[in-house]
Amino acid sequence: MNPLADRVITCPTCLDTFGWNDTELLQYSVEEGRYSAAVWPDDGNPDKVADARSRWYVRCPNPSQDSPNHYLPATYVDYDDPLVIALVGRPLSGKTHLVVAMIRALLAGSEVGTTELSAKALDYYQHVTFKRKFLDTFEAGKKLPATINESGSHLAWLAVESGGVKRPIVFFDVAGEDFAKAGENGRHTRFLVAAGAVLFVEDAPHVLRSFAESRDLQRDLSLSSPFGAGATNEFVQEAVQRLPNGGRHLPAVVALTKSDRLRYLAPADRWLRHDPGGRVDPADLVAESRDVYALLHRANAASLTKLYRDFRSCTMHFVSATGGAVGEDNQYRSGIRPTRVMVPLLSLLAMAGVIPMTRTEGARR
Ligand SMILES: Nc1nc2c(ncn2[C@@H]2O[C@H](COP(=O)(O)OP(=O)(O)O)[C@@H](O)[C@H]2O)c(=O)[nH]1
Ligand SMILES: [Mg+2]
Ligand SMILES: [Zn+2]
Repeated sequence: MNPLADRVITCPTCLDTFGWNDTELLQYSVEEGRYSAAVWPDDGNPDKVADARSRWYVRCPNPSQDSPNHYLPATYVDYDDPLVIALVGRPLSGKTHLVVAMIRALLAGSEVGTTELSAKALDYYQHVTFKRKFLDTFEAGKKLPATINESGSHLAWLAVESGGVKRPIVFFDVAGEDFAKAGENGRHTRFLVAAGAVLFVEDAPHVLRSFAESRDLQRDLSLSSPFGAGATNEFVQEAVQRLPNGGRHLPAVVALTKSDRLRYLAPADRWLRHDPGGRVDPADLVAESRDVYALLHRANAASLTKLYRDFRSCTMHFVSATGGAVGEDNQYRSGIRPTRVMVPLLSLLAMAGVIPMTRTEGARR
């Protein structure tokens, strides 16, 4: 009797739900670029089998037959269904750089309060590709490749472990343009339906621009209330509309990225000067959210301030993925200096129940 036979899982790629069946284990050949029947270690040594299994796959049966062939790691069934973190933001807002900086920090491990937080890649070959394409490029201080949409496939799949709790998390990062394109049967953005947490990304330069415009407009037109170009963010609005029930029940964070551009602007400067690493103080979460909210409000970034009011659990943060702008040669001149990238991620993981809530209990409920 296979004890896993009754396990029903939801595939994070096609979102179909089905009974787990690993009678046809597959292995991937990098040279041939395809999957073939797994070859068991000759002697059946359990350690060797376990090691080999960490690189085996099962083809998703995709009962609805609506997706091209895709595969799940054989170890998928060892864990609960993953927490799907959806990245939402306008094109070029810095989503890819931010999520790569977050994954890099997660893999490096950190301490949250008194517990260790560690993560490891769940999909072996996918991680090899991810490391080469993103992590190594980032480490070398080079600009990351633009997101090429692969039918809403996940960017990275990690098992996060903290204080005896193990939970897989999947980051989905699609090209922001896809939110505005409602057509195409929504395949690129259907991961929103499976989202368990949302990471909204807005970029500081955009907000600053609207801020400046709104102040000029105020002066020119003698308006009593701010009015600027930042009023709407159609990418955010479109995504929220596609979340079941408008996503209100989901934990959400707003990451105001590229905040290195705000380093001379109070109160952002104060937050940016100290990166708490893995430590997240509940009082700080509230105070920082208040400061980001105030800035967004002054810039009339209404789509974003609305998130804070509408989502039951939401915190807002100043972050920088790179620490500075990229040069014309696509290099970050003094290397990359991610700042505060773990703060929104830890807040999100705590609100989603992946890590203990104790350290972040101040998040708005
Ligand atoms: N100054 C600054 N620039 C950034 C930061 N993160 C990303 N960028 C730049 O923003 C551009 C778009 O980044 P990308 O991550 O590809 O955006 P995406 O389209 O939302 O995934 C690139 O030119 C990056 O160099 C940051 O933290 N600070
Ligand atoms: Mg991208
Ligand atoms: Zn599937």
